[in-house]
Amino acid sequence: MLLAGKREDIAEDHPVTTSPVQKSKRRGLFIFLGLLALVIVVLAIVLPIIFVVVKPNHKSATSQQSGSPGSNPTATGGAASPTSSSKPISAAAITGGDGSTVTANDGSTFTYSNSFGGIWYSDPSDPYNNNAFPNSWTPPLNQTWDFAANRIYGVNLGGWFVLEPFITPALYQKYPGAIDEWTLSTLMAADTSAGGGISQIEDHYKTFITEQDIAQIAGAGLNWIRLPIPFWAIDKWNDEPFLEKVSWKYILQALQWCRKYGLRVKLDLHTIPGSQNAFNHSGKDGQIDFLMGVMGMANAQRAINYIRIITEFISQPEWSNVVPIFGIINEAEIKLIGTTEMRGFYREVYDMIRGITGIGAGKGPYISIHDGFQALDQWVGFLQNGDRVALDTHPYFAFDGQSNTAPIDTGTGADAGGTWPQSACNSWGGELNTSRSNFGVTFAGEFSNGFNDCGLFVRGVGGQPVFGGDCSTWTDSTNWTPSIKAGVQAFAMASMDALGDWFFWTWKIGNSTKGIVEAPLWSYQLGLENGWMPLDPRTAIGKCGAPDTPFDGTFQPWQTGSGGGTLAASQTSLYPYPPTDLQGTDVAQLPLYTSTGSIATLPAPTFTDASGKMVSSSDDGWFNAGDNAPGPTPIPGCAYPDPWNALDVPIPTGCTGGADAALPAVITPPPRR
Ligand SMILES: *[C@@H]1O[C@H](CO)[C@@H](O)[C@H](O)[C@H]1NC(C)=O
Ligand SMILES: *[C@@H]1O[C@H](CO)[C@@H](O)[C@H](O)[C@H]1NC(C)=O
Ligand SMILES: *[C@@H]1O[C@H](CO)[C@@H](O)[C@H](O)[C@H]1NC(C)=O
Ligand SMILES: CC(=O)N[C@H]1CO[C@H](CO)[C@@H](O)[C@@H]1O
Repeated sequence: MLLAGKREDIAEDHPVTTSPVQKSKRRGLFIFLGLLALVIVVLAIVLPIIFVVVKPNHKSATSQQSGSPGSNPTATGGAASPTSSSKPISAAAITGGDGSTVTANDGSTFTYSNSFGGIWYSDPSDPYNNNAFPNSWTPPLNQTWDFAANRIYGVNLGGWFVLEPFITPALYQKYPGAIDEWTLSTLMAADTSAGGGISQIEDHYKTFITEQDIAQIAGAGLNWIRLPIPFWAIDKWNDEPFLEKVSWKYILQALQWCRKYGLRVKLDLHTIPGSQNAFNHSGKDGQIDFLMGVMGMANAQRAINYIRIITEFISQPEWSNVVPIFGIINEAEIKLIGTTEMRGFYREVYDMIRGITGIGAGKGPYISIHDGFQALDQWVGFLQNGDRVALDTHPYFAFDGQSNTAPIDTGTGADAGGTWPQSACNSWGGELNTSRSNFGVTFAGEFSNGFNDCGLFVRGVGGQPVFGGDCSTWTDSTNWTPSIKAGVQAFAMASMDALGDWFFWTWKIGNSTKGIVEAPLWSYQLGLENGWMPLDPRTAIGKCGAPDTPFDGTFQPWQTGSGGGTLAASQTSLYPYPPTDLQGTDVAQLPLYTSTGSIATLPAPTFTDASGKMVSSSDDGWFNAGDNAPGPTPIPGCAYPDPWNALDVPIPTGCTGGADAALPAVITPPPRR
């Protein structure tokens, strides 16, 4: 056991209260003071319970709880159900299959429906048990996933911890003007009416996805979840309006539910300080300040530190079987950021992660990088000889810029779906298999039934509306005919077959204020319940016909964790970090943070057994005790520009001295276990 004893409440020395970063002049002092007051209240309530800080070089081997006087053990981790201590469930079964009675962690019971042989497992006195599996063709969590032999049939839990207008439209419709989580959080916080306030976001965490959803996913023949999370699950800085830290206990709860039903998780860091793509779902819509603009390097320092903290948590043996893949950044817009800048960052992060985890199968997660909207073949050779690097692609016809008016409503037989199924097969099948042969592990981290961009808050997300037909059919599924359903299903199944390993985007779309799902092409659950998603995803196999680009099932040893791990020397020389310049500006001039800050850690849950006794474990949230480099923090006296709005501002002086851009570099000591 490590870490505690020397921990202190984050409130004492966290940058939130001490940073000198200049506030945007466009935001009134009033709003700022209001937010600050709110932040302080939230911090005062939440931090003593949830978060602890490790001071640099002060790690020691005592238990977390004993060293954190302010902490409340049962509240520390969401995964430890508060009800399990208050309402002992000693009479409840700890495992079962189809038809068994499940006691959910809120104390309610329901009948498990799983016709594919899946077994759930949840023993309060053995909370890290990995015996569960979701179906007969998926190995239990206590076995290694075989990327060659096993197929990923996954769904995203989009819109849960990273909010998007089209996934939870009603939350946004309540606040006209809210276009992203930044503006939504700001408007909620300013709403002092009954039912207002930013706690609405926590209510959403509690209700949008429930244990029954996770059980239903496992019963649907699926075996993986892709879980988007925001950096503000760890912390936020300055006047960022996000709900800070609160999601973490619900994320832990989600991971624990996945463990219970045998689902593996690709954890995906979806938001990056400054925004990595300017999309709504990066936290802030509009512009990219990650590796771009005056604050591009400083924002990247924070990003590296968040990736490090998440890596430390999920690499622990308690979590590594549940989270075998870490998607380090969602959809970075490489076309704008630049190939050298982005690849240098990935190369640096690769070295950092493997410095933490060590090299070889079982040592931390696969590192997944998104293709940056570039053709997969451009990635061949990148991170050559690296240990377990995977490539994630998000193929969507919805955003291909075409009018996409070819009919999909073409009958219920072999003609179902018109040309759409074949388009999926032709566009994607060969490219994915070629990438498996030439790059390594490759999957579609997102795809959907959206062959057009119709849907409330979907339309025009790529810039201009593109679908050339009438969208009304595609924004309300209540009157879909058998032919429409058959067409959409044929397209879905061809997509699955073409992609091979896939995660549908997304499991659930919430109702709009009309009381219906207005983006039905994007909901797996709605399709399952209403007859346009396959009840057994294996039935998609072969829908594209005979393979024209077969993958022979052979990965290079280094691609799956045996051998290799030391990058080819060319990678470091081609992709240095820090890069020499950001879009032509010499990085030596750009402001940085200094590496003297405290290290935030993600707290581990605590569990109590059926009798209410705390279960001991070595899970303290931090895998590698040798990783104790300080975190980034503002340089005193530097007047930083707004890190989310610094594309076209003067470069400040006094912000470069002594800072280490490539922090926290590589950790030398070997993993502790
Ligand atoms: C792994 O899980 C399977 C399936 O539940 C179980 O039969 C087996 O005993 C477990 N193995 C270990 C080593 O715990
Ligand atoms: C959406 O509204 C329908 C009724 O129109 C209701 O049956 C359904 O449960 C609602 N879904 C959600 C996610 O609230
Ligand atoms: C990709 O390879 C797999 C495994 O050989 C095969 O089943 C599938 O049909 C291939 N896809 C294409 C489009 O060739
Ligand atoms: C509610 C909504 O969809 N807001 C914005 C999301 O982002 C796009 C641009 O990427 C804007 O056009 C939308 O207004």
